[in-house]
Amino acid sequence: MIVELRPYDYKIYVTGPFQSGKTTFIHTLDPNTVSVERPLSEPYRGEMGSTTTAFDLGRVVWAYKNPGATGLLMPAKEYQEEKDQYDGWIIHRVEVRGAPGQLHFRTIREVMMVNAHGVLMLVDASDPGKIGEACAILAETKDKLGGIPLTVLANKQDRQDAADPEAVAEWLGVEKVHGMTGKDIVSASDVMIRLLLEVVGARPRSGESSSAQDEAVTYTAHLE
Ligand SMILES: Nc1nc2c(ncn2[C@@H]2O[C@H](COP(=O)(O)OP(=O)(O)OP(=O)(O)O)[C@@H](O)[C@H]2O)c(=O)[nH]1
Ligand SMILES: [Mg+2]
Repeated sequence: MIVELRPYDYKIYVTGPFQSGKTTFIHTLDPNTVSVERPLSEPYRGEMGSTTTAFDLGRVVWAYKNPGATGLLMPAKEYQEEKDQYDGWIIHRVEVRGAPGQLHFRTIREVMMVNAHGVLMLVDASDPGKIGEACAILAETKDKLGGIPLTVLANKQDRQDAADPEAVAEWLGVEKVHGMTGKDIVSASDVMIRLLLEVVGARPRSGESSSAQDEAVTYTAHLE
């Protein structure tokens, strides 16, 4: 019998405009993230960084003792090395999939978002010039992924010139925006765990069938 396996229980899609901090955020959560990018051809807002041309692929593990608890988020490699410490904990393998922010990469974004269980949409709170693009990306994401949990983030809150989440919510015309500093592990983990709690709450409870859930259980069973 051929059993189709996938290496995660949940997939979180990370989107947002050019240079909003997606790649940085995913590397904060998982230093072993694989990223396909190229150097910027000219500085953007004084920074000569790089830009994603295909995807970021990070893997983290969310571990908790009791349902509803916030628990811990750690890079998958770290979990693998310290697995014995988590005997009896509830473990979820999470794929964190980042997309390119440049608008012309829409087709790649559409491929990267397939099978996502939740979405994080990052906006650089210090870059109001990108709000038009943020609105376009938010609209395309809701169009394809409407119905799954989506959190909008006012990123780069460590910057003095960052607008607060309420102002970013107004710019975008959305009800709720959370603040984040994607460079900071505490802030990045907090945001991811909040979304995962929502994702798990949105999933069918045991007894109600879901092919995705069944697949996840099958995979876990094979690992142990
Ligand atoms: N101050 C501050 N800068 C950040 C933060 N996160 C990212 N940056 C900076 O923002 C710039 C863009 O970061 P990336 O992570 O490459 O942004 P991206 O959204 O992946 O960009 P694209 O792939 O081009 O869409 C870099 O210069 C980062 O150092 C943050 O939390 N705080
Ligand atoms: Mg990137």
